[in-house]
Amino acid sequence: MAEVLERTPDLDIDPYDDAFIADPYPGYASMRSAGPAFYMPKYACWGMARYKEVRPALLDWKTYGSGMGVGYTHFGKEKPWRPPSLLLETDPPLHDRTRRVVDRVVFPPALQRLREPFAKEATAAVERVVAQGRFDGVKELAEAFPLKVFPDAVGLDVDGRENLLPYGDMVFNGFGPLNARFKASTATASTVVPWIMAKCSRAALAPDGLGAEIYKAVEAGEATEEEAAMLVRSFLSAGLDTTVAAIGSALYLLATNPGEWRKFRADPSLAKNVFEETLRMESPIQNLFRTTTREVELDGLHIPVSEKVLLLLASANRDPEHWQEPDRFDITRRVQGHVGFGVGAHVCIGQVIARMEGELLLTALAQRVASIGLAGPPIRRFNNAVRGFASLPLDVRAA
Ligand code: OVV
Repeated sequence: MAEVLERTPDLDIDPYDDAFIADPYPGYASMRSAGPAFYMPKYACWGMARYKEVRPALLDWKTYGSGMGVGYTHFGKEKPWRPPSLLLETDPPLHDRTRRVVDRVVFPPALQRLREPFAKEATAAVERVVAQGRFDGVKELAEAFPLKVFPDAVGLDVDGRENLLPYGDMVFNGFGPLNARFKASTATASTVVPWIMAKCSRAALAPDGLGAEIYKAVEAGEATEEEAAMLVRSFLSAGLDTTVAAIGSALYLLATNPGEWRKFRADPSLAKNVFEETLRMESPIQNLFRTTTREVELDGLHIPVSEKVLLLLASANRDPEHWQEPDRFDITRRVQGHVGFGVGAHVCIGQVIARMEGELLLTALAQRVASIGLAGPPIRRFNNAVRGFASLPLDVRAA
């Protein structure tokens, strides 16, 4: 006799609503209580919010595919808003071929040469804000630092870098439904998108940068010129908003947890762990989708083939079934296993660069700042996938 499958619970919840984004954690708790998976009638898609299901789903790329897009838009049914990424929105074997090209460029020993320029800039950025005392942590640290070191590392010239964050805003809003928030962010697309595409070309890239390294794969016969440009586009799409959000959240968490700040001040070598704990607490990419490639049975629940499933990374990272006191910012926590960078075939390819930025900026902060606190109310940035701040008024006192 055929097994009787339970109906997957419907959840009347909108993860793209302003109120949800302002404070998503109660919503994540409801999603986790709904069961191993739930169905969102408003979007006619599914969701998983528990660590126990999110991590295995990320690892099972054969069942939870990326080739139909990792946003709400199903590429088999609707035209993507931009040509799909050759890394993010692909499955093996294409994914493995393009991933190999980029993996070689971000091979950790190859990135060590970035440490010194990154450290120098981290120190300069922190010294600038220490001299001011009161400043916007988003504009003057969380944005200023990555916006200098990362485009330098890729090999972009300095003109037009103000296009990078607006492009990232479109890309990450594009992970969600193409709602009013997405549409508003594409208001500047007619200038921003062509600028980005122009910067992906071989001619636009400094010969000693990561972008030029990608083009070496063309000479080696491992990628076409067009593919190389698209892989550089991945750097420019994913490399800024994420680190900007992470650094902003780290500053917020340190400014609002004075006990943890004191611990950090006493031992700046905790910088790496402060950054990881931030990725767990305030995951820069809160969610992304997969698409089922077959009918799935999950603890008696059933998800049909070719359905969009929202994987709530940020919720898995705060699941009390997996973490002790998940809502507590604990800079000495053993935080390995968080899924802030994802896991599996698509695990963040820029994680070594992101971690280097986080570690170096936070180290400079712990070494040069005696106290840090909010100087006014933080203003949330509203994006369909990225959690960060639009503004973070801070007060610091020099060490
Ligand atoms: C992880 C990520 C985010 C946004 C864009 C891309 C990747 C890309 O490959 O374009």
